[in-house]
Amino acid sequence: MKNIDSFTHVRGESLFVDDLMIRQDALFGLCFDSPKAHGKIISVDYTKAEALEGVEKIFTYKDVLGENQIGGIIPDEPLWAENEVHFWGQPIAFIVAKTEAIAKKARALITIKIEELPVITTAKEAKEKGSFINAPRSFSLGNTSDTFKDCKYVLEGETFSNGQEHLYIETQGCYVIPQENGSIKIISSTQGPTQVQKTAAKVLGIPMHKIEVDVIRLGGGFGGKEDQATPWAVMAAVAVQYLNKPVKFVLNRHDDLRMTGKRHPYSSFFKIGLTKDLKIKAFEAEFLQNSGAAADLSPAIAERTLFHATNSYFIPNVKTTVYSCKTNLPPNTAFRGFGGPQGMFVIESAIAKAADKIGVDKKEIQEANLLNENDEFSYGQIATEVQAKKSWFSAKEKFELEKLEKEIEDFNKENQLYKKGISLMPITFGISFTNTPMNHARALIHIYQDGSVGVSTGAVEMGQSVNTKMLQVAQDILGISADKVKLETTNTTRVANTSPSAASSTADLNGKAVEMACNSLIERLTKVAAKMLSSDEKNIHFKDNFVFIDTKKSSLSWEILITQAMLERIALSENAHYATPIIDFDKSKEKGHPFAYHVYGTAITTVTLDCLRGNYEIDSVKIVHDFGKSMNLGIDIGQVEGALAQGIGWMTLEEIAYNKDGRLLSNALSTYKVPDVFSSPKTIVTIPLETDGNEMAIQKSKAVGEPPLMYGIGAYFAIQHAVKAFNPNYKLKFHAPFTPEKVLMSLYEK
Ligand code: LUZ
Ligand code: MOS
Repeated sequence: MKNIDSFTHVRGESLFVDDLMIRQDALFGLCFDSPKAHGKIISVDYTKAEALEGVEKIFTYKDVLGENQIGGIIPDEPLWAENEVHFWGQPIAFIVAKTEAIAKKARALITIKIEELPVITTAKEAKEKGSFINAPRSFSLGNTSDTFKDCKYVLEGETFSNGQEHLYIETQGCYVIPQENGSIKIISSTQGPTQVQKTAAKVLGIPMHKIEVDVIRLGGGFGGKEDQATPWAVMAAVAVQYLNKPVKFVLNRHDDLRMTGKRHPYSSFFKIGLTKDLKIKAFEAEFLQNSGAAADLSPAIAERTLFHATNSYFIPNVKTTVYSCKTNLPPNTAFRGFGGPQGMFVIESAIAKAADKIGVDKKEIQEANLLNENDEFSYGQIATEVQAKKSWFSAKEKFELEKLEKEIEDFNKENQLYKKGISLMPITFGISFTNTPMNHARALIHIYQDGSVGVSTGAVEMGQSVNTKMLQVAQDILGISADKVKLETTNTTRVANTSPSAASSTADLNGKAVEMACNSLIERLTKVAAKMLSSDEKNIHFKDNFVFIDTKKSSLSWEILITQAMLERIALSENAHYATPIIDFDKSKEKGHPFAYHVYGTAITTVTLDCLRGNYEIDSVKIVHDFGKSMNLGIDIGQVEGALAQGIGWMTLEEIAYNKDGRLLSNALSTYKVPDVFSSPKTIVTIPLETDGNEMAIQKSKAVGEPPLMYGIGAYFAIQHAVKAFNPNYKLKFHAPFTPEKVLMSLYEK
């Protein structure tokens, strides 16, 4: 089944926040934000701005009737700055005017005096100064210090991976409408409708039931709207509470880039110990996460870095520690992979360094240490249904690795100024929110009396096609055609207390709830049908808009059944709640079984370097991926390709730059490069690994959103391989992104 949104997407008819018809009296919001990264606010002069014709009101922290607090995990982030600012772009005030143009003019008329304080932009500096978000976390397995003594090879090193801009095509935004009796409706481009509802209620000082959040779909999220869609919606809600008129607030690209957090940059240190037969016996890592000026989701992201610090390898002795370092950057936030990619880059770097020192191929070490069934992860979970080796060896075989390597070797012998490189990148990614209490979802299903069906869930459609998957589940179980099922908007009054659409888990969690609700409906309808067909209940089947008994001798249409069910006063609506079984995690011991299951896969990446210019092309990425039993291979392969491009971008081109004053320099698409059609791999092949799937996944179809992003890490090492082929003196560095500039320097390093 193709994406149910594709028809309206290609016709430009799909609705996003900015497309909504707004009320005639609607007003427009704009944020006034800090022009310095750290300092005391001495004074702000709003008088000229306020006097401008068409400006309704300028809101500040003084207008908050509830709490001026939007922090989720840790309450350390004001909605609007009070006496201090902690990052360049921090919201200070909210201008509401008759038009966007007037609001913009008014913003330019505001003057501010700030007494500047020292600015920290890097995690290393924050650590030196003892500036942290919270206490560090450590995972450990076995005993690393004793083991290093017995290792033939012990290597230490340092890595850096930079942040990444989400670049959702639709910027952050909302449209907020007053209802009666002080209730407010918020239409928001958020991955977390409940988070918006809860935070708005807290800031406005009203109960959650007075706030309804509705989400149609997002033009991309990638984690950037898990936590950071909230402040804009809350600002507009404060204005609506006061003015009793609708307020629309959609950020322009510059404001969005400047004011929102990104993927966390990480500075990391590793120590790896191997035996003479290349077994990794011990691994230590220290991760310095650049969290930015407030916690946001940083502690949870730090945790996932630890969960994925050993990637697809079994290492019997592990000690990993992560520090969430407080700096004066915008609070960094969720981004596809959620700290996992940053962790995996470090172990891959450690292996690359070891291979270089020992004088073997990186893949020899990778292959010698792949996870086996019943191996223990450092967090205590025992790996089961492991596909690490199966995906590795089937990639080698299906893509004829030896032949590929030979071609590259020959090419490199024949060519002076062009060199090719290759890498293998295995991935293992845990599926579930690492915070166990978040792993739940609900679905509300109505069968209307004409037989058509409406499905509401907590899932937010953000281009990942989760609605298509939800429709497939409902359609399968109810045995009706796709045109009879409609996916409703995601709305907090229909499905409450939702977890954000995140952690690759949205289809699993919400899909299971849809499955449960549909099964309950079928159970009731089966009784009605059995009576109508004078048959035993267990012989009743639902398929193709018909209800029939085994023999198919006798059947009735879905519509007739529903009509009869109405007459018999059978409930045609059902609400179901799903909570992932089995999982648990004890943070006091840092041990448990946090993941429902893992997703595996292996990518082979080949690149060609232009050794005169430092440019490169990704020739091909060939992947064997563990989809389980994919319920929609078209959609799932689309997810793999998109994630891969995003991962390659993070590792190669996308370079976020702040100056030492904490001002974002890469503040437009002229200075921030994302992979386009030219820089994407020339060839991408994705082959599904043949497996039985996993019962914990929806219809045994495994989560697919985040894991394939980490195939992109392979691009870094393929480029590194090619650089080394040109310049044997190049000393391996692990400093992502590997931009053409850095490649050029590496090529001519003495
Ligand atoms: N969001 C979250 C996530 O709140 N918890 C998680 O474990 C997670 N993992 C991946 C992506 N988003
Ligand atoms: Mo996320 S990184 O919002 O799944």
